[in-house]
Amino acid sequence: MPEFVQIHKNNDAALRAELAAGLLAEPPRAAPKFFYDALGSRLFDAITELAEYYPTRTEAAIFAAHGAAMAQRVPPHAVLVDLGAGNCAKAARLFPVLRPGAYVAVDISVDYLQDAVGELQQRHRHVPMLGLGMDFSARLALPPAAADWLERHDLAAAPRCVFYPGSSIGNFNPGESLALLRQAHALCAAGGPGGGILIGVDRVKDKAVLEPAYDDALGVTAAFNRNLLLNVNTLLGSDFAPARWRHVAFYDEAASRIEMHLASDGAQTVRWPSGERRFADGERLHTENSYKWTPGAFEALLREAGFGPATHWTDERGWFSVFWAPA
Ligand code: AVJ
Repeated sequence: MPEFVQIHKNNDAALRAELAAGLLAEPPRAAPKFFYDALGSRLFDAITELAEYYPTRTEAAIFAAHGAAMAQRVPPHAVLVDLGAGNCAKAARLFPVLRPGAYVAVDISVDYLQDAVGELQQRHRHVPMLGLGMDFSARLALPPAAADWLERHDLAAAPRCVFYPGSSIGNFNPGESLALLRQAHALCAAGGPGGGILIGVDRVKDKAVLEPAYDDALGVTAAFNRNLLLNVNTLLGSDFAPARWRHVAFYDEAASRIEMHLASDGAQTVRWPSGERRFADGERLHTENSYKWTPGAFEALLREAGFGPATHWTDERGWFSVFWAPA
């Protein structure tokens, strides 16, 4: 049976304070983590099926084509630490090729992990599995409960492979990304020799490809973006009317990032129990950045974070890369 540890439940008062501070900030913002309530997670899954949204299927094709080559770098029997594991589907597909010795699925909530890790455990009965509920965006380190678990399974000295697919790193700016990768490096370096990081990164490319990926013809990404307002209403007790907000997505070439915003349709005041904010017509609420990298810049970032020389695999169009960097 897999074990599950919730490190700290996301405290509602802290989330409300964060949301209120963001709405009152100049310019106003709400963090992308607020996209992912139950409906938001489903809308994101729908996004990954859109013709315009290439990252998920491109990365899957890279894993399918180069999994064997990756397995020559990633040591067998490593402790696979899956960041933002969610439904664990990506790691599950790699199990036969990477042959991990143990699996640690990390996500903000163990509730999301329970079923998926349970099912994976059924299929790989002798691979010890741990579900870890924690927000690693603030700090990434194995908590004492996880270290104890590794110890109990005689895995304290096993190599560790941090697995961070999907270009989720793109939500962090370069400084935040460096900080997260430094902690990932420390996590790997604390295990046995041979460990490292396997990470998916979306690449800088033509605006004509990038922008439709974040502003699709069916309006699924617009619904995903607006759904954040419903989630904020639930969490904060605010009265956002989603129909009065326009989806805005564009690529900022200088910053190498997609920005997503919600633009106010007309002037309006949004109220919640402890405050309110007036939005002018067209004023924007910033909901997401999605950074794009060149292979050279990302390799340099990995080096700066303490990793050794990276290898990467890409698709024939060079749209997405999966990097392996040894600790
Ligand atoms: C989950 C952060 C990788 O940035 O492409 C998709 C989120 N936002 N469409 C991305 C997202 C709008 C996605 N990540």
